[in-house]
Amino acid sequence: MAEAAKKSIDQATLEMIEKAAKDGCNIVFDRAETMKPCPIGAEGSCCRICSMGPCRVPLPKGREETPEEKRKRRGVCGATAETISARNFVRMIAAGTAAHADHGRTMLELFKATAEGKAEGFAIKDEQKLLQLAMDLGVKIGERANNEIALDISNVLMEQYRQQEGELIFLKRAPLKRQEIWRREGVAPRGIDREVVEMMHRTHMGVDQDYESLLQQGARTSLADGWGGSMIGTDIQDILFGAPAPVAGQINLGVLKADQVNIIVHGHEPQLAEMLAVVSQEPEMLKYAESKGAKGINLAGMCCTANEVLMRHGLPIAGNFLQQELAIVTGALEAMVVDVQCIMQAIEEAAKCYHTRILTTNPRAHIRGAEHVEFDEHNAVEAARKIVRMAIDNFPNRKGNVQIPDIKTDLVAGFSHETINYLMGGMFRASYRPLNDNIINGRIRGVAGVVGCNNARTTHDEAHLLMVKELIKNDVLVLQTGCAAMALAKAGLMVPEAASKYAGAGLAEVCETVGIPPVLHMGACVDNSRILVAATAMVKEGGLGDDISDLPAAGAAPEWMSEKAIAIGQYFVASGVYTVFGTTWPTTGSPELSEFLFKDMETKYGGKWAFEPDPVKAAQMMIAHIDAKRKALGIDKSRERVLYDMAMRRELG
Ligand code: SF4
Ligand code: MSK
Repeated sequence: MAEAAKKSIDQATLEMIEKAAKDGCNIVFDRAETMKPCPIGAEGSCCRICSMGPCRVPLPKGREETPEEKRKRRGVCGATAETISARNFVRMIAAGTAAHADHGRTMLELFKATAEGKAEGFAIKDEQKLLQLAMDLGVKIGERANNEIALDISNVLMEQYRQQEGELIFLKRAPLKRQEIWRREGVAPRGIDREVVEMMHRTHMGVDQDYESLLQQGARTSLADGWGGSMIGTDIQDILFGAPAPVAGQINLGVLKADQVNIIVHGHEPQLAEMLAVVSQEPEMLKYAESKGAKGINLAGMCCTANEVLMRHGLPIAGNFLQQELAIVTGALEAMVVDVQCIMQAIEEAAKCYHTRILTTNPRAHIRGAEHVEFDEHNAVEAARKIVRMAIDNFPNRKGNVQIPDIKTDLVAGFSHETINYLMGGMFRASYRPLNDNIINGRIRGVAGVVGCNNARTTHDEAHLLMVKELIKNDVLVLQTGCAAMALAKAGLMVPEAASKYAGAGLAEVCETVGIPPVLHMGACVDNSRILVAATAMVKEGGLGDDISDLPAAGAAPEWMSEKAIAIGQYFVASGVYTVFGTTWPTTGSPELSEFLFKDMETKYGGKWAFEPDPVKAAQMMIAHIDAKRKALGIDKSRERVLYDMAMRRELG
């Protein structure tokens, strides 16, 4: 039991781990025990980019490396440990950026098809955001129809991928000082595709062999993610599906229903999930489900697709990254419908232990042995109906081995930048002023973005929970996305009542006044761009410096695992944010490179990386950074805003 408890802090997860063992179903938690990570690869000291290698250049263990050893620690071509480690690191940034950028591109293609009237079932839902974006991009509005405006927007944004010179258009959203820093450091991205391609070229055998130069292009590539591909993805999704507003929902495996057809949508791109949400409740579908003995159709989400549909429709979430096989283990899942990113190939193997159908739907993401139902904007309704019917047809095939944990938690999500603006300032004077004022008067100490994945090398959800509890206890307002957000939602911290229970007195007072939880769910992984926008809004509101790096703010990903997390972390650092990662760090094999990331980056960007596997210590490091920024701003002593009466004014005089 003690061993089992090391796997997760989530009871529903532990219950299903036990069931999987009973059922003889191999899951990620088992494989993490038998498959130990390669220590040389884990520290970033393995190069396999040419066939003279793989070359392994590990750091000597348990003692200092001598200068002579350091000089000789090279691959066959002479590449140093610094070059090898830096190449590995920036290739992760390139892959993460590519993933987010390609997601954004898919959204643009759907947006364009919608504007042209070629995407049945889709429409422009958020006119206000469409017009706002048109103004940002200099697209003419006048008397033109929304579809015409949308078409122009899609052309302008698609050009951001193809562009070879100049700067990405969304960089202009950042504070002016930040833009100057990017220009000074030569990292303002020119075009999204160009930066990713150049990063791959520069890390090819025998090209860029200076770690500083590699990291500079790494920063430029990551900015093409945060202020490029991801930001495009978020904006277009908001226009197509509606900018999120506060919405109540439920989370954990207990959202699955024993007497209904259960369908899980898993991955990142929300267009199919949006369509499934509609067609799964069509009267003919419900009747068809009834004809197979089911009492209804229950659509739930997993990973970031879940966050997308939760934020906009309040659809239930079955779990985060490490729970994907466990939804199958319940024996109650008729279909797991996947799109792209963070989908373990193992779900296909787990499904063989039960009756679940694994349906891949995206031309870019196939799984051997799974069924494929291709979905695109031109056949959305038809494909979605086919998928729901396939799930219904599978309902009678349940093997009688159904056990759904009776565990689910209420949450409130939907905190987009627009929502925070509105909640803080109201409909007619929407602004971040009350947030800034409460930071200045010390009720709120600062703001932290805690994001990222789960990682089977550390106790599921534990680091997220410990870190966030420590932060809010110390009056730090926490913004969340991705699987990190789901961890806190499961633990019950995403309801307004959590403020009085877990937050420090100052933060709790503000949360209770505004009616928000102390931990705000801002969406999926691409929606980390919302955190950049929120940070910029705080700078522009005034009183907290003139750059993101001046804010009493910090970022973290305590259970990260994906290359996207490294891309996100790097664009936060290059945007001026102190960013702490947990679990493991991929450049420990090169102390010189790590030193550059952990210290020298700050002189360039005002933000830097840090690594601390202990989540409470990491939170304290973030708080110390926040306090240092408060001191630099001259707001380290708590002070109240005082309205002066005449007598007080005279006294002043
Ligand atoms: Fe080895 Fe150099 Fe080839 Fe890398 S590029 S595998 S270090 S020879
Ligand atoms: S899904 S990238 S495991 S957050 Fe976005 Fe979760 Fe990380 Fe995938």
